[in-house]
Amino acid sequence: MIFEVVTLFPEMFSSVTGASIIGKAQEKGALQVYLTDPRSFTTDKHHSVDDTPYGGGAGMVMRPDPLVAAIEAIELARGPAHKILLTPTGASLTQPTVLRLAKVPRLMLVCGRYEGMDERVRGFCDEELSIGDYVLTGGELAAMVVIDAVARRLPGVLGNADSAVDESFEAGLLEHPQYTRPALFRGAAVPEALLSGNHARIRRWRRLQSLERTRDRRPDLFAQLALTAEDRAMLDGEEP
Ligand code: 4FV
Repeated sequence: MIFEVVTLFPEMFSSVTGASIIGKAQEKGALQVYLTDPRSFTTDKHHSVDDTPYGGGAGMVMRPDPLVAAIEAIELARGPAHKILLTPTGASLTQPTVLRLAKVPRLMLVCGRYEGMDERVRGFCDEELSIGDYVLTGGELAAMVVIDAVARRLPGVLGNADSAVDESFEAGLLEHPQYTRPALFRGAAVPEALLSGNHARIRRWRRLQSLERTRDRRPDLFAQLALTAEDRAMLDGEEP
């Protein structure tokens, strides 16, 4: 997987691309991250990447010309990419979207700044994604979120492939509670089912915990679940 990032602040990415799992994944060749600064594609003496909005209004807007020149130069140099604009007006990033993007060989993430980018840039991209209903100072953190979430789903990135199983949103469910040593912590014990060694019981206990958490915290997800007879029995009070 190749990540191409178009950003006015490439230095922001060293913390993500150089560290921990993502950094190791790059060393292993499981992924690569290329950073391109659109300022390198400006043609005026001031290297202008933004300008005032037509029609007036506060702030500045990213000019289309350096952004599109950067996008085209990247694809000319390294091949076609699936191009994503990071913007609050985009579709919400969800785990199903992450899984879809993890199948794409080359992903380009275009980061906005200021009041956003000129609308005409969207015509050169394939989709727009938002990481949440709030406004950031730039799309870079959103791009890092996409890189992190997608990279976790690439072969060879997570040390134990099982880590990506049973996690939140994988089957439209929130993940069950996790416990580790000590067995007793400030008077709070680990649930007895997890200490039983009975794998069938542990599976049922975890499934019920996921179902109850999703029902109580994310009724929107719970409403979409296809519950099994076992699910219903446990939700109705049957012991896991
Ligand atoms: C954002 C988001 C986001 C808006 C103005 C960058 C900023 C500036 N990107 N999900 N939420 N972007 O707030 O993706 O251009």
